[in-house]
Amino acid sequence: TPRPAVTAPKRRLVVVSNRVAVPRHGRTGGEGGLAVGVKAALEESGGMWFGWSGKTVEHDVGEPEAAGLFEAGKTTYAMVDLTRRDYEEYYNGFANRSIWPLFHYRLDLADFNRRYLAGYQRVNALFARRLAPLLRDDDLLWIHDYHLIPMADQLRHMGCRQTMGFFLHIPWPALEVLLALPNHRALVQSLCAYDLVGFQTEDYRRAFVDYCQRELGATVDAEGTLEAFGRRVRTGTFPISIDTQSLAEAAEEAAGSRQIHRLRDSVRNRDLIIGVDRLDYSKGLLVRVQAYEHLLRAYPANRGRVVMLQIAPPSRMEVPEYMQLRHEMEAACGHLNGAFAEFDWTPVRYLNKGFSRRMLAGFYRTARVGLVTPLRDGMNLVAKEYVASQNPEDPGVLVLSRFAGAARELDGALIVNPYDLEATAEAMQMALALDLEERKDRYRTMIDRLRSHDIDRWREDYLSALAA
Ligand code: GDG
Repeated sequence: TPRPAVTAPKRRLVVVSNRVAVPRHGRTGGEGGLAVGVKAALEESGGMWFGWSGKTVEHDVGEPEAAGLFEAGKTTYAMVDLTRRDYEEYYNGFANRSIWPLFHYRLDLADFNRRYLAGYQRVNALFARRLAPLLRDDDLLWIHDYHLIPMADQLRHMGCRQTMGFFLHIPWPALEVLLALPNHRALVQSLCAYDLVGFQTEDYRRAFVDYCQRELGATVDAEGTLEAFGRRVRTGTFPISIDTQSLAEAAEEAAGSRQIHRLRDSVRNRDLIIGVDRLDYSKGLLVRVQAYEHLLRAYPANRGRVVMLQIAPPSRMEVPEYMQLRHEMEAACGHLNGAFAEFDWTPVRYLNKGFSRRMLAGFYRTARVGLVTPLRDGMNLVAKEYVASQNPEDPGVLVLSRFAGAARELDGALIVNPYDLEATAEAMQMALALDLEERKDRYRTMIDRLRSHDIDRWREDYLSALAA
């Protein structure tokens, strides 16, 4: 006889991230997958989303007294303003000039200015002070990404005993790389204040465990639970995903739109190759343009026959390395067009701006090849979005860097080493030549994976591991 279902009341979920995706009046659908996934979870059991408001205030105004609160549905949004200086040092500084380059293997771009570290610790402490009074005893805390690694440790010092989980959206670097961070030990020690630390891939999780064993003398059991600093910390792998179903619908709908008709008219009988990336040096934009140039040189039949559309909305423009990349990309695309363009054909269309999610889905569906060539990437959702947007009857081909977390799941892609320009050009050539049957086969294996492992599955997997 089946036992009566005893469902424990769901614990309140508290999500903490650098930015909070506040619902805007009368607007839906403009948000990324993470925001959609997190909101669904918050609405399900009631919850709170805490983070930076996106506003900066002058330093002499002093610290805001408390987080600003407002309610929408079952969710409370709690936000803190930052002073201009905190924002500079914590966000532009330690997060985006120390951790981001280092964790993406760009030691040459990392800046370990101690002021940045001090600002990082100050803002994490401020967030903890503002969050602690809002917490209830049986809350489940889910803290996101490299901006907020020390949050749990700060909260524990204030006496908070709630279950706390962390999820890292970016890669965890190999031991030898991490050792270049001046405060690496303290940073990892603060991660041990969590109950669960989640990674995008098994490789990143293993790199973290490796560091803990070799540098901290931690022990680890077969389930991936660490013992370090007198605490037990579970580790796990939770590859993030997308809202597969809704993206497929958006792509199909967009395909009939006036704008996508205009795109198809402009491309005419040529093959479209698409790239969509924040303008970030981790995304391999420059090697992509170079590989495309190799394609045009090594396979000259492609001249006049293919068009590359690169969408690259500016990102982190206050960080000098990003401004530098912007100049380099302008030079690279200008050079390519200068060298190859004809009076009736331009090889690359380089767009320094963003588009709606729906338009992007339509672009993906129009493109015969999706080019995703990061030099290092936690997951890369564009790769997944490209696949989800395809027409099942006539799907395009994904060319994907082995250094994106997504390469572990999307084995129907043509996997490339983006540093190898000639091999990348060969893969592009192969992608352009694949016949319909093979394109369908490759698409099917990938779309099956994305249907069974979508954003809801990711969140459920993470939260059930956290609550266990
Ligand atoms: C970090 C990790 C990890 C891009 N341009 C436009 C636009 N986008 C959207 C894409 C995609 C998202 O932004 C970018 O996500 P990615 O995963 O590709 O990369 P990051 O921003 O670096 O994200 C990454 C991710 O966190 C999640 O854990 O996968 O590895 O680095 O959804 O579609 N969206 C719109 N217009 C644009 O022009 N609407």
